[in-house]
Amino acid sequence: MDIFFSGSIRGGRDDVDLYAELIDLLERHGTVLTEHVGTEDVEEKEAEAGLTDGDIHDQDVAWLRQADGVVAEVTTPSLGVGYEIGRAVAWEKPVLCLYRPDAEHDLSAMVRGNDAVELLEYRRPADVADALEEFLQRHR
Ligand code: 6K6
Repeated sequence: MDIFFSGSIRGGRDDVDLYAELIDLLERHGTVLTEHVGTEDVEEKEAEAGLTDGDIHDQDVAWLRQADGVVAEVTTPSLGVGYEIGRAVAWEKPVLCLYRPDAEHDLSAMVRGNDAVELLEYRRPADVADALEEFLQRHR
């Protein structure tokens, strides 16, 4: 199963270690196409590789198209994450959003109010392990 993990990059990297933990959990059930979202120095590495913003956009949209399911960590608000969720919904992909309610920002109504995405509120990655497995099994 190909899984697209979506998490903030230019929206802010405070949760990067948490993204890495969620990606580890997801990798038990399939291939995470976007492992780099959980890598500390993704921007430096991709800049060194000479990737333009256009390359990044086109590659990410191609991976999104390929994915069997999308898991988005939406606690840190990010334009790119919101865009990816919107495209995934338009393609009728299964989308699971993860949100930590103790966070500084309230979740956008465009996510909370969207019947086409599943929303799971949680505190720690270990709390969502079973729910991630159930979501992925259901859409396999
Ligand atoms: C290279 C040079 C400068 O920055 C980079 C690396 N940037 C990105 N690499 C890969 N995916 C990216 C990058 N920027 C955004 N994305 C995609 O958008 C990812 O799939 C994330 O889920 C989402 C994050 O969007 P922003 O708006 O928080 O950056």
